[in-house]
Amino acid sequence: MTVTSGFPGDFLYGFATAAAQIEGGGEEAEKASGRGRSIWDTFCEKPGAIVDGTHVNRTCNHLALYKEDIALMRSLGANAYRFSISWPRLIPLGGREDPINQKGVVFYNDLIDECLKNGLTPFACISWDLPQALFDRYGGWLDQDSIVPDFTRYARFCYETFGDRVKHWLTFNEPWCVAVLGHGQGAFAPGHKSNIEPWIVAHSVLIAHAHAAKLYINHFKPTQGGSIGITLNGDWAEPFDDTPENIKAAQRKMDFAVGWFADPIYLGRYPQSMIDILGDRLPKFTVEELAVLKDSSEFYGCNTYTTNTIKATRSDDEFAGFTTMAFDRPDGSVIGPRSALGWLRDVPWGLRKLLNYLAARYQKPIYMTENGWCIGGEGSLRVQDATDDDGRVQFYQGYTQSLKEAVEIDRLDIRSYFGWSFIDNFEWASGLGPRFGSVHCNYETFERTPKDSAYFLMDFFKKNVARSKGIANGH
Ligand code: GBH
Repeated sequence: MTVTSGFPGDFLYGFATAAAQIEGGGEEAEKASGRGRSIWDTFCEKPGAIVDGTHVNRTCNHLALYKEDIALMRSLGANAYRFSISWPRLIPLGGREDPINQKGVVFYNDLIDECLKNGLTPFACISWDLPQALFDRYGGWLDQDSIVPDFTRYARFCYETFGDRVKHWLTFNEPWCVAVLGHGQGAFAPGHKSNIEPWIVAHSVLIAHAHAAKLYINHFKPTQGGSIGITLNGDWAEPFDDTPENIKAAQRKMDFAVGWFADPIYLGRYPQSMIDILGDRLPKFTVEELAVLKDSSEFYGCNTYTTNTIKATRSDDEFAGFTTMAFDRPDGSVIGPRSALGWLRDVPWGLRKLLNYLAARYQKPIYMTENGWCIGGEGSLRVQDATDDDGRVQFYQGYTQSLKEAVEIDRLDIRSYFGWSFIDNFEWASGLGPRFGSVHCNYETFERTPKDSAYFLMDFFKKNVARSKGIANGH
């Protein structure tokens, strides 16, 4: 096949992180920083909730070491940095009448300035660690009428304060995790187990996203000129075989994982398969809600890690539309090598299929905002051995090749790629054990050491992106 051009010259590439996973430098430092408590502080203090007892307030000390981290990203050759802003760090109690923590403002101002000084386009996400005070006041995401105005005010504050320099915004990261892991299976904060709450939580996240995004589009974009969207987790669902039942089941799995959020935003309705299964437990959109949702995401933000084979055989997993998720194929082979985590296998061709599905169904430019790999036992290796992260290099080789085919052969409009993650970090309920970083973190000293995959990934993009931008002005 003839390929005429590579990645566009303004393609953004680098690494992603999330505030709660990397900022903490210890209890004292967090106290001194003025950050309010989030539901993750409370969750970490619940015995047994985090495998190794890690507390979110002591992770990678990015709070103190962000300059070093940004300098390292630059030296590796990245041209962008995708980070998140912590709501309780900016507004400790979270609410629309609550005071601002100036130390939080100074931190993110400095971080953004440091990005620009180093030629990195800042790409900011404003969600994840919900202020505990809002959970105590009204149950957080369970109370749509209360949280929508609180979240919108927080968003407004971010645009007013940082929008002169940040031109790429994400409202939410992976609302599926907040709904299902947080309120359905109880694995993430706030640790609820329910088959009713997730659908309510997701609905209020969707509406909060829409109000926050419309505020930007209508009132800030005209002068600030950036763009805004949501980012969803979603892995490709490959039908186990070509029987009509399994093809239909795979679509149902895509509906429950991605369509749940993306169909309302881009197509104006919940997927029919969800309506059929959930009945009255799935909230209905009002006319006003549909209007604010319409055109509320200017692009499709994609976090993806793996692929599953999907069978129609009925499972008890309602969050997967009662499908059976597997990795095997009819001939008994598996679709890709395993990682340290049961859900994660290396299936590069799944990425190209996923990107084509998303582009065709939602008709938006795509920003790839997370993609990465975990190596078993990496934490117990000496640092000089952990940096030989062959399995991660192999994963990134396959996935970047698949991305290249999606861009060069399928001609999809894909505008960024961020490896997950910049550095080993707090892997939520799994603690510090499973490592996803392309940079090694020594959790005693906080010392950083780049692994082979960091060089591989940045070299790939340096070679394939038409021309480097030179100045990171965010456009
Ligand atoms: C990303 O989610 C997160 O955004 C990031 O914070 C995290 O560090 C990274 O993954 C690595 O895990 O345990 O079998 O129930 C990716 C989407 C959805 C993948 C939930 C894992 C749990 C499967 N994730 N899923 S299971």
